[in-house]
Amino acid sequence: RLEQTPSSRLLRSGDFALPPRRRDAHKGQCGHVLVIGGECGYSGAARMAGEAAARIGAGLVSIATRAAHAALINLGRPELMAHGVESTEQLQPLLQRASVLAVGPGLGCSDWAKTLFDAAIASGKPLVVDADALNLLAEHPRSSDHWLLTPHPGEAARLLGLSAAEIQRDRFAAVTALQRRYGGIAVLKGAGTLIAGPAGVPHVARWGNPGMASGGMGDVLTGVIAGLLAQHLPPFEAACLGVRIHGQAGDLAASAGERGLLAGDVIEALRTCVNR
Ligand code: NPW
Ligand code: AMP
Ligand code: MG
Repeated sequence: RLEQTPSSRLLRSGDFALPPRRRDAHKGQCGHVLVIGGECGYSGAARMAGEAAARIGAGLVSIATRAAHAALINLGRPELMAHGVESTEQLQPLLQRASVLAVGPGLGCSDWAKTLFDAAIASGKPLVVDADALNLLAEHPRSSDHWLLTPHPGEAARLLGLSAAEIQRDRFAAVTALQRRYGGIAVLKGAGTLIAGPAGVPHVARWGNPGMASGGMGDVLTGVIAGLLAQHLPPFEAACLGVRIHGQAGDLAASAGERGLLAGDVIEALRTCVNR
């Protein structure tokens, strides 16, 4: 199918780029990502999204997660600022300090998750919506220009009230419908990820490999796109560049073999790919 895609739709490696970092740059100019997620049992998803945001060059990265997880994340990756958050009152100061939000990795669908998701939307900050936050959105659909949605076909199916097989049958129609119904930017993941904005035809990315069919890969993409937004790329460019670098990092990491590829291996490869 990729070979038959019109070249006007294929995302090229030179399409979008981050400008070189100024010699006098400081972390306050490079954006502050706040990841919101990490229900009990899923702290890894929030941590991987945070690590990916840091590895793509965000100046500061905070994580709002279950109280039980904060110290563990801080210990494992001290560059991340992980905070135990059990109420919206505890979330508010973190929301105020952040420039970009990444909501959903390992968030779950409990009342805690719903409260944090609603507060994130109400903040008016630009946000990447992924994983369980997409499932919450599917329960109460609404539209916004502030967000980028990054569903895999299962999540896209819930958002559109279809089956995953129906999504896969016409991925162009699905990504266009997602963008029209929910606004913002829609990224339909999977082999040949599609990116749709409010104008123009959806872009197709040709990077990535089947080794990336393993847990946590999507959480990494969420952090990558949020980190690029934080560095002031416009949303459609951040989505396209993020998908490209994530796929290229997956391909670089898979040079040692596709089977057994871990999301952590892709995080390690991000720095090489973002600085190419
Ligand atoms: P099936 O099985 O093929 O019928 P879910 P999740 C479908 C966190 N994680 N093509 C698939 O359908 C995430 O952040 C935490 C077609 C299946 O039904 C989330 O918060 C980790 N279908 C949470 O877990 C590492 C596809 O979707 C369903 C498809 C749940 O996220 C793992 C599975 O999706 C994980 O990231 C495709 N390409 N891809 C951690 N270490 O903390 C998926 N489907 O039910 O939304 O579950 O994606 O695992
Ligand atoms: P998730 O299902 O949310 O963990 O996201 C999986 C990530 O890995 C997405 O960015 C997918 O596009 C990518 N991915 C998974 N399987 C493949 C594949 N076979 N080819 C290319 N990319 C893939
Ligand atoms: Mg996912």
